[in-house]
Amino acid sequence: MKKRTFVKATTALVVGSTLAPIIQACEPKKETKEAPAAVDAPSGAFEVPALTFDFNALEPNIDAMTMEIHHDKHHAGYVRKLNAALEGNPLSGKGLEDIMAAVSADDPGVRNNGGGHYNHSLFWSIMSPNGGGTPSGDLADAINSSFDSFDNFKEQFSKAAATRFGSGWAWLCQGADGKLFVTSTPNQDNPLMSQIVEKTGTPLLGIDVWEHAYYLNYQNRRGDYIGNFFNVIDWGAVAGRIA
Ligand code: MN3
Repeated sequence: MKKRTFVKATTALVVGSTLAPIIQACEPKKETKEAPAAVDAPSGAFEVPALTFDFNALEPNIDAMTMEIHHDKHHAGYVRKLNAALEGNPLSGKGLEDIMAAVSADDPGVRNNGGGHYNHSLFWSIMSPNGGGTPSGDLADAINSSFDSFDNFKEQFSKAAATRFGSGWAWLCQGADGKLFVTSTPNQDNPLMSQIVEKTGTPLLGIDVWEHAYYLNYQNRRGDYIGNFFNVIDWGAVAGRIA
């Protein structure tokens, strides 16, 4: 190869490899159908878990654009900021649930973004296009024993979600005594945050009542969103979270 030809070829290679990431970034986004990623990535950096269904799969209860923005923008933002907040933080390297139990009100970066990551990861996992209906088995027994009936539970949970002022979440939890209870938390707090919330428990089911979760389809009708959320609850997934 003549020297001039060689230089040209090398230049082409360098240009080619420089452009590769740009070209990749311009390709259409892959469908989110792979198996959900582990909440704790081996590298220590947290990742947004993939949805196990299409963005439009929960329609008409939750619309496709809301799901896409909520998952790809809001949740991704919490994960990015959580990873940044954990750099040089004593909580770095712990699992997400341990971080939730240990985080204090003095660490708003980890509190807000760690909560955002935990809460949304749970939220995606307890909804399904085949959801709705009522629970069965041990979960049904636990709900009946803690709330007297499913209807009573539904009323308490819906009320907690409807009356959460501003942004936050309503939860069905299991306490250390095994009993189930309903609670609600502001912002991205959750019942695992024992240094922050009054009543701690293991979240079994949670509903996001931030406006970003429903506003495109429901505007100010939070109550309608809460009612329709019951059409997509995956009671099997909720039951799988009971101790
Ligand atoms: Mn949200």
